[in-house]
Amino acid sequence: MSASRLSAVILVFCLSFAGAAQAHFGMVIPSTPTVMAAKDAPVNFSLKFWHPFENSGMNLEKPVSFQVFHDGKASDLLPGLKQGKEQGMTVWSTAYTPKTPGLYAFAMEPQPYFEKEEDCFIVHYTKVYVDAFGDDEGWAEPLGLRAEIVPLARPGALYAGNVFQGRVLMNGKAVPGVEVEVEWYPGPDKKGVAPTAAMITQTVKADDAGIFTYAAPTSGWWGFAALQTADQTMPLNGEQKSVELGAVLWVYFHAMQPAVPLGK
Ligand SMILES: [Cu+2]
Repeated sequence: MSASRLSAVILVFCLSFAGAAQAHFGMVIPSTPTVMAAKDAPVNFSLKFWHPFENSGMNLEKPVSFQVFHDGKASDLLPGLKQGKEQGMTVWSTAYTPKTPGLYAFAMEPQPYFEKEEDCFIVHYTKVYVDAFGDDEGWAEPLGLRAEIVPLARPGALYAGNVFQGRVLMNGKAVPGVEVEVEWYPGPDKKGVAPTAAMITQTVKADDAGIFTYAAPTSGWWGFAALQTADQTMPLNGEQKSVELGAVLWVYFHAMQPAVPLGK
């Protein structure tokens, strides 16, 4: 084997190895986390199955459900989803206009995605909040999703550098010690720069009450994905495969603005 052939083989091996290490995230990203005035609406939503930090991804098949929860009612947003392409991958979008004050929670259940390298299905229940017209009551309450992160800090009022805590629930029960992957989404047309591969996806573990803690080092959208193997398997070509259940929450951290002189 020639040296160039050998290095090509090594490169292919490394690329596939790097691929296996990438963390997948369900993404539901609104154009704004807070609607202050009618001019902020409609809020545009981008739905993806992605590697947020690196800003590259996979195809997201049409979700099983996409709902908005407001005032104790769930409304179906699935019929309004529009299919699109980003970097050659299937993504979805829609627009939503909050009309009354309050908290709007958006939740996506994707179709199970079979990940060949991990030989398992991945299902990430993905949630994000938008608060409208100065009211965000109810952010500490679970929606009742199969897998869900419930914030312990007001999600619409966080500065970069703040500590964020969330409680991980699967089937309504706290998950002690569950592993939570954390990634920053640098925004459309940007990718993050990490000193090592391990710092693309950071990992924290929940405590005995299923509560995890993380301090975001910079502003923007941050994704938290609590991952656990489901107790049921799913069939693929006559074989039973395990299922990775993800409870994913996207939270926006605002940049702290410098103070201005009084009177301005
Ligand atoms: Cu991937």
